[in-house]
Amino acid sequence: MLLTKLQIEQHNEALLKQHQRNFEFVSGCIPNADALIKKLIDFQVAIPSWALGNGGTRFGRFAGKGEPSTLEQKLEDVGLLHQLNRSSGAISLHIPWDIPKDAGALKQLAAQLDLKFDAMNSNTFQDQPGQQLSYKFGSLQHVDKAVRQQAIDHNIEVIKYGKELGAESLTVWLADGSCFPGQLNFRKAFNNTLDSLGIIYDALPDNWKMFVEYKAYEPNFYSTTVGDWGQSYLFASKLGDKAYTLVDLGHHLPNANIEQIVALLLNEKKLGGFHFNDSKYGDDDLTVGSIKPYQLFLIFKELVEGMDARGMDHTKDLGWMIDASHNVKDPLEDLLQSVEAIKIAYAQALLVDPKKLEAAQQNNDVVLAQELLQGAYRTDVRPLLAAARLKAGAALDPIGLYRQLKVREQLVKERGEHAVATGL
Ligand code: RM4
Ligand code: MN
Ligand code: MN
Repeated sequence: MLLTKLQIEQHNEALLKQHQRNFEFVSGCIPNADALIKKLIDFQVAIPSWALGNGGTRFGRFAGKGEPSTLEQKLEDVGLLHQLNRSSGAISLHIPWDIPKDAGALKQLAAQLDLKFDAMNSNTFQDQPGQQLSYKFGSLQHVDKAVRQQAIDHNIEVIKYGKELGAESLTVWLADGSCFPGQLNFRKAFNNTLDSLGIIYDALPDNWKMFVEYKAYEPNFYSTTVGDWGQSYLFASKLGDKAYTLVDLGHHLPNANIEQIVALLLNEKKLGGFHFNDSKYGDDDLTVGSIKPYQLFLIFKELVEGMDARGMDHTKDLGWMIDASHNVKDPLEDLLQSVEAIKIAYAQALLVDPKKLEAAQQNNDVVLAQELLQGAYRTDVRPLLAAARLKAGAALDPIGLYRQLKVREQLVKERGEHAVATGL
């Protein structure tokens, strides 16, 4: 289901006066509001194809209604999000959950919806029906060369699908590790993984990047072979210039200082991409900014500072993606909230005055440094985001319009109550 231009315009018309009042109030205190709005318009966040249906936990899954049951419908859902916020102009596919059967037709549909294909994701953390060898004891790390080869071949096939669609990166997240002490020789597991990744790396087209994603634990509970940013950094450095670390916000041990990790990876030119979500306990995959919005802001502050220090383009030099699971909310509303939270944190980070902060740091003025950060964080930037949406032809209130037009009800009518999406 797609919206008409008129539907968006009528919605905006009704909210315009209130928006203008809010905007004037905030923009008066911001020196470069126009430049900031331009940056907000340009900043796009990719939507994962596996998160358009309701997710679940290992205790169960409570299905939603009207989920997209084909890849085409998934693209349509992301296209709809993009119409509502003009900030979700890309989709990231997971193989084999979303094998593109007709790449040409999909590319055409994506172009109609103004979507790009973001990073391709491989899956060697599950066994698929009919699969010859099992990944129960790992994939790229496996003691058996034949299993490693099967996992390598899968990744190379994923690159092939991505090439057909015009994607330019491969994200490798491995569940490889061990559940009990003694189960694994850590050095051998590392070296097997490095050799396997090396073969995949060699199959990358010249303009592609490889993102090596790390995660502390789960599904393995004793060791994970790419368990933290240090291990990912080792792989990425040994593989070469096209390999980078990918930071998923939910993949750290409690209280990890993610903003510091991000700053150092950027400094080493090894930060490649991001998976946004939020968590309280582990890899909870909750809505971005729903639990620790200040941490999200601090991460963005490091991203902006680190990217600017290296003259990087905020919009395309790092891969920005949501990686969340929607257990109790409507996935489309949840994704709208996540994109909004990301852009709020980005806008607030842009408000930090780098010169003033540097002077405070040089003078060891701890109080002023905190004032500068929290002054930016406590600014209500939502009218700036709304102004960016208005300018880009999106809705002033995306969730409001989604509800007003009863989009989910329409999707249920089109797709039926029991349509189930592949994915998490
Ligand atoms: C993992 C990890 C990966 C994602 C899968 C579905 O925990 O975050 O990025 O592809 O989940
Ligand atoms: Mn992830
Ligand atoms: Mn995860």
